[in-house]
Amino acid sequence: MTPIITAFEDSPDEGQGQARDMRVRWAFEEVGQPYDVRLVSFAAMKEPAHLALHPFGQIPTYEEDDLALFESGAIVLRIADTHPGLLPTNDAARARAIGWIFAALNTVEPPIVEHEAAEYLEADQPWQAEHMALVEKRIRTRLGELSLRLGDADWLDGDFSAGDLMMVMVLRRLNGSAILADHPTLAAYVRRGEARPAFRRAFDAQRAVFTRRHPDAGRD
Ligand code: GTB
Repeated sequence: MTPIITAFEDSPDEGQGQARDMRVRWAFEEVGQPYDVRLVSFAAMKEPAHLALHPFGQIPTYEEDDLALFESGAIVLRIADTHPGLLPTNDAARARAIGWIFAALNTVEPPIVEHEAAEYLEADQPWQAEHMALVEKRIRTRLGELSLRLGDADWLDGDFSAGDLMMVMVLRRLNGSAILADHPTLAAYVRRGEARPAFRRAFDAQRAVFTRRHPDAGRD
């Protein structure tokens, strides 16, 4: 069967490709696997039918024959594992690429998410600025380290892999911020990922969901 994923019916990012279905869409596009999307509302995500697929009531989910998965990392890994193109064939290189998926999700993304949460959810707290400054420092440390590792290479370990896909997706959460701009090597790495035709197709597909729902958005 054609795999089916879930995505926001009305994403709060307004089509900027920041919701986590974008990672999965990009992976499908890289390997040339067609997919279907079931759009869900915030309310539907908390109903039993969706909770049976995703215990935390979130997107994305993935269904393929009798397999159901949640967690964008697990889904991208499944796609990369079952199609050529996103993981090296050499066993050690493949293990290292998978390691970069985990690095993106477990080491780089958490402080970025914490920074966003602090910005949006702690606005009425007197300690917000102090907290955000501390978390920003942690992000900057990680980006400095990552930047050193990437050096002048195009990708983290040889050819583009699912590890780069995930790392670019995590870093682009910082698009438009000085934190990323202050690390030009990483900013260029993100732009390189975003320039891939598969990224563009995935971006346009998720963007179309927003523009269909908000046809007048962006017009004067
Ligand atoms: N660890 C999970 C994974 O990687 O799949 C996290 C999944 C997750 O956080 N899903 C979010 C969700 O369903 C959407 S992507 N939230 C609804 C809920 O928890 O009730 C997170 C997200 C949302 C919005 C923006 N944005 O507007 O920029 C960016 C990212």
